[in-house]
Amino acid sequence: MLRPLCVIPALLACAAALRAEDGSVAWLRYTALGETAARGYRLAVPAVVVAAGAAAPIDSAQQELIRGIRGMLGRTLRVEAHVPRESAIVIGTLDEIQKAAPQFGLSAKLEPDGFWLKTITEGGVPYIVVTAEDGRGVLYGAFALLRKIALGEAVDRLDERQTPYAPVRWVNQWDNLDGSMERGYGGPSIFWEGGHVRQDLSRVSEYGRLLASLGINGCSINNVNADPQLLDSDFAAQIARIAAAFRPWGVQVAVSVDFGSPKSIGGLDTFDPVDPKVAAWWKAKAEELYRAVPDLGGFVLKADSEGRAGPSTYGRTHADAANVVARALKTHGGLLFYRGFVYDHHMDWRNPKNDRARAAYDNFHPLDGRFDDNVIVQIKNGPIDFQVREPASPVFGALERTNEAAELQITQEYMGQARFLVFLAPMWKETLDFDLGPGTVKALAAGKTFHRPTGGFVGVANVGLDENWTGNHLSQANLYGFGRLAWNPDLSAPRIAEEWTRLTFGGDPKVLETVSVLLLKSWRTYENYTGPLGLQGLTDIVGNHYGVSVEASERNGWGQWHRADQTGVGMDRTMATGTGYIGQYSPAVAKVFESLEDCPDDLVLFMHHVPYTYSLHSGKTVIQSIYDLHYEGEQAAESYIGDWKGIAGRIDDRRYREVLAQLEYQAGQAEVWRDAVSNWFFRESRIPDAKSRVGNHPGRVEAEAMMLEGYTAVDVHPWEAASGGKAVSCPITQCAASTRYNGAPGWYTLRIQYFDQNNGTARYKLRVGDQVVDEWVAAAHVPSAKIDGSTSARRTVGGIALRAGDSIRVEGMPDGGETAAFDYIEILPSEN
Ligand code: GCV
Repeated sequence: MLRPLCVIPALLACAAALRAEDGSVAWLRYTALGETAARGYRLAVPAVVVAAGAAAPIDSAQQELIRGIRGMLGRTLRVEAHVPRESAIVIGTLDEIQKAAPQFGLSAKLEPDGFWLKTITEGGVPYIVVTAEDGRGVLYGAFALLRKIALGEAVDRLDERQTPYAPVRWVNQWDNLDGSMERGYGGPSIFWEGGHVRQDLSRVSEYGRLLASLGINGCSINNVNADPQLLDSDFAAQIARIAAAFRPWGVQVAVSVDFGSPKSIGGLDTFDPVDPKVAAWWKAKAEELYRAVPDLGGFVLKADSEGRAGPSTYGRTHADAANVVARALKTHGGLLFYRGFVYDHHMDWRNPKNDRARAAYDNFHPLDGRFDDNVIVQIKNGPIDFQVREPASPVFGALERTNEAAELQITQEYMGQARFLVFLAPMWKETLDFDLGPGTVKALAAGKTFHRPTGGFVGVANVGLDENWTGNHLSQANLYGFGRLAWNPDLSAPRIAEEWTRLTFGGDPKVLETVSVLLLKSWRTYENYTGPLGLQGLTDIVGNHYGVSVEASERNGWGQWHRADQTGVGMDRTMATGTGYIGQYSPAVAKVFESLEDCPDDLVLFMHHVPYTYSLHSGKTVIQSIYDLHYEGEQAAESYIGDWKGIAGRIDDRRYREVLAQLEYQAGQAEVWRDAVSNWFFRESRIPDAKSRVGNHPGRVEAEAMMLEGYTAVDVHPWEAASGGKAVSCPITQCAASTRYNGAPGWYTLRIQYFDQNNGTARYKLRVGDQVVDEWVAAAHVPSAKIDGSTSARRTVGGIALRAGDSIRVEGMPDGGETAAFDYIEILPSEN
């Protein structure tokens, strides 16, 4: 049960106006509170707002307070220039308020970006003061005050100081200059189109507002796989336009740069970091950019990684590379984020000692202390690449004399992309709270453990032009969760889930409970039906990172191996017999991971290679756990649908319907994953499921076993992505497949597992006897044009009366390259 945040929850519940919402205002909805709650706040919140100082973020803070109070309380704050003798909200930096209202006698030592919300009674009149060391802090304080009202918290006797946990709270966008986005699922770029900055940057300032509401203070605006063109001189003015859109919200712009730029666009014959010409080039380039954007945050650099140019070309180190760029930024106060994601993607998979997980530590640990003070090594949460579960990267604990930032991925690259509900705050919490020996990851990243000058948290955000920013409503929770944790990583995941739900969907207790619980169990559910026990994502590693493909990670140089064979599964990363990766941890942590007995089940196959019959802490064998967890995960995903239906009518219809469709799709995909992974491990291990579910599907009729008119049976690759390894595909303009029902009469649900490729819009009809009982189009845009695990989708048709002898017929009409393929139908008794 979640602890209520709200002092007056029931009063808020009645507030939600159930009008259709498109999600564009995200968690900043400011919907009208219920009348009783609003009445309480109208007494507590003054009628006047006074801004001491008019610098940009303070002006935004004032406008935001007016907007929020008007939305929630139906009152428009009156703007006054001076502190009146009546109750007022007074906002400004401490300095400015001390000048404007010396009678308040305010004094405090506040940290940069921190704020103080304080009720002051002067001459019998209460004032709400929102103050900070700097304008950005005032803006954050204003958002915090509004959040309190939206969450139903008391605001009548305020005395609350908040200090951000870390100075760096940034997002990276992987946007390309042509407007596309690497691993973005929320539409085209809000920054770029056709090779230049977009004319209309209104979404950029709206994004700045969302970021500011969470305390995020920096955003890099182009892909870390950087286009060198961005450093062409004519881009400086374009970057300045983006910076201007963000500036009112206190968000500093940064850019990703390509290390080869001095040569590729700079006219030099080298990009060797120790060459003085190269140093001079970076210096001149930085000067040019800072002339256009004086408050530029700095650069992000991905070098010697996945084919990017880097110092290895000249036999130089990452420190040489980072420092030459950082020195160019230094005089301007800029930071250089040097990505720790460096590994060899051409590793020999036959060598059992090779291990991609070792790479970041092996590359950066020897260089500790050799990076300049304005360099931050940006380290992914785990040692591989944003997999569904990874141990905390040992690099965090290994750099005592180097600034760090923890890189977390908000965009759901390996987490179902924008199609699945996977709330990542619980996963991030596990990493951030993990004690590596010298300290927790959060303390290490923030620079607290080793007293570094800077450090913090970077989220790969990838919002796009979609109305709802993230491609679906629920993924917004990940942006919210990242921001809240970057501000305060001590917040709990349940707290964040409940806050987000309340702000996004309103305070109806049933909505709160349902949505928060769905969010909180979603990571575990996804892990269970994709890659549990530390297997990582068993997905198309070399392609779209989306659909199931158990062997895609094997026998190639990318190093995401799970090494499953006929006798066992898992990467042996032990010091004793394996790759030695575990030795990168402090002794206390290494001891736990090294011992098969002590290693947590969740990571056992990440750390050890074990026989399928090995018995886990759960008491089950590895193989039975793989089966059971996949079935548990699929059932949990299926149950989301009923849970969501339970809040029908309690939130607006549009978002209700859109999320329902998403959860129905996810349930179908969960079944694909369940069957694919279970069947694959059954074939490999030859050990049957003790519960006889694997390979045994009552009510399922394979398409290739139906009577086919025009349809032809095709092999599916990988075989596990389709039931029986086969589907039927229509090579002509129209095909049909039918079967005769022979069971008991009654009400049934029919499920058709079909393939929705992205290279056409095929149409389907389902007939029972002569009657068309359903028709649909396959119009989704999943990232595949093939008949495979990514495109496998489910159509569910409930409430069908069947009698023995009825014909069930699927008709397919291909379009473009999409062949109206399908895998099977399932005939399941309808629940009453
Ligand atoms: C921006 C993974 C992703 C790439 C990404 C890379 C990185 O490999 O699949 O799309 O490139 O990480 O973080 O640099």
